[in-house]
Amino acid sequence: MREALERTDPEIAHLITAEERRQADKIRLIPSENYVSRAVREATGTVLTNKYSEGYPGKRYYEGQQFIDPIESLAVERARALFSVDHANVQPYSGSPANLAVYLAFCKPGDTILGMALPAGGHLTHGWSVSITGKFFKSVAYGVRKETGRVDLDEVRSLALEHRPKLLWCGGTAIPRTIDFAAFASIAREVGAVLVADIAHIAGLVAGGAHPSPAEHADVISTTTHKTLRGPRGGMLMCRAAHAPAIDKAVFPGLQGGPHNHTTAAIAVALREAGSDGFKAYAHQIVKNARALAEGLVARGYDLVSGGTDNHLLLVDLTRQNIPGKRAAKALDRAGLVLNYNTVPFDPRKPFDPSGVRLGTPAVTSRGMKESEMRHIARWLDEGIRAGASDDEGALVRIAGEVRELTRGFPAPGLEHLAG
Ligand code: DSN
Repeated sequence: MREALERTDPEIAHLITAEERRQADKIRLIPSENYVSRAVREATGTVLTNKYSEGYPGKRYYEGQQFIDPIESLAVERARALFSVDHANVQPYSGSPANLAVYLAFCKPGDTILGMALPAGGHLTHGWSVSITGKFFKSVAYGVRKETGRVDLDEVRSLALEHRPKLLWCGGTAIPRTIDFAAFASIAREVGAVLVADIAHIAGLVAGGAHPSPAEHADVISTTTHKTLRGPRGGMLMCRAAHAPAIDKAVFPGLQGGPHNHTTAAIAVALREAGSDGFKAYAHQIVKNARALAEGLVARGYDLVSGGTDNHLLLVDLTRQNIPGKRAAKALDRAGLVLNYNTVPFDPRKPFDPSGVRLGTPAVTSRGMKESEMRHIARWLDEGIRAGASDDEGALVRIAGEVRELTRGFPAPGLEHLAG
């Protein structure tokens, strides 16, 4: 399969093979991860990585773009059609550079911006203090209501009226509920802010019709391409026609050099896949699976932030289980269930050792798992967390064996050769 790599660098080849085995054998529940199709992977491993193409189709600074231009144009056209937007830029290297380009397009250093606090479910690049976006801009943060775990839109509005931000961010990385894009748009309009919807986590749900679209409401939509959207690691910015020149100029030459053409091609492939009926079914199944998992955990006495989920993601507060999130996540990894420890809103613990775990269903749904498998997973999560709390390594080993049995029946996309 990888003869050249194995000959040239057996050490790296061996580690990649081991990672393939890990992805096949474990139940991957990190909500921002997925399995891309073999077609997407093939596109990323091509000679397109050899080419420089600063600029945009038809306006490049290097010759030899006969095939790169149509590849990028296809990606752009597919993004525009799939998300019903006027303009798409498919060059951002990932979500953080995409978001930084938005600041460059609309703000000057020191301008005020309003985003969701990281511990409440936002993203670093929405103005959090340790990020460049919190250092170079005057950042104001909104949170969630303590009683509901949901975004406090009254707080968003009053902060917006008080601080008059240039940018208003909605979306984030640990939001288990539907984002009310219309409500955010109304606040942005009232204060003259540019509304940026960061749909990195839910882009696949939006494309598949399993989450409302921000297209009519947001001035700019930012996304990664590798989460629920199931493409290669990359980013995109989409916007109204009026903002297109500013966005394009901010991405290149403002922030980046040459686009990663192998990634652009793989994004185009993923966008084509995302337009299929099968993808719509996958998007809806992600949500059904997350609900089933939530029900299974709630029935076993777990506290879910906001009480449940509307999308692909669950945020679990383990305070009642008397085990910190990090210890639980590490025990579950040994049991073959991979998720990440995470702060919960109003967390009294530190981010590197918080009270919760975050999990989601995109990757297991890509393997074809449905509600009945989610019931097994909820039971194993519970058993694994208890085993972690009581240092019962035997139970973790037993669960890992059962997990491996289940995963054999659900070949991971692109890793079918490792099933059975
Ligand atoms: N690292 C991503 C996530 O896991 O949500 C956000 O950038």
